Amino acid sequence: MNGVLAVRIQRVIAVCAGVALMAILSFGQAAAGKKALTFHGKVEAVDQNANSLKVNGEKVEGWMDAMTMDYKVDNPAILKKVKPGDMIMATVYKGDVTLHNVMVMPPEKSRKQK
Ligand SMILES: [Cu+2]
Repeated sequence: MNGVLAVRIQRVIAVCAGVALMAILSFGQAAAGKKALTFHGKVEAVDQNANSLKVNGEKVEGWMDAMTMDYKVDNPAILKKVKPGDMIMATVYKGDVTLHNVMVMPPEKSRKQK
């Protein structure tokens, strides 16, 4: 084996180790941020410009106490469907206050007759 080949092999090993390390780190981050929690709340305002909803939300253990605040949404299209007064549910993740996959709940029993 000549010296050039040995250097080349060392370089390949170093690159592979680097790639493996990156993969481990990014997997660790994804796993840490991946705990999906379910959020429920009542919409109080829709802000298309800020891409956010003001929601009176129920407490989500390990994520947010019950409070009314503005939340960014992952998909701006939902802001055209959601109206103040709607009950919504969404998926949220630890360390991230964005509402993901917002869904409007059917009115069910609380439906008001007009
Ligand atoms: Cu909050």
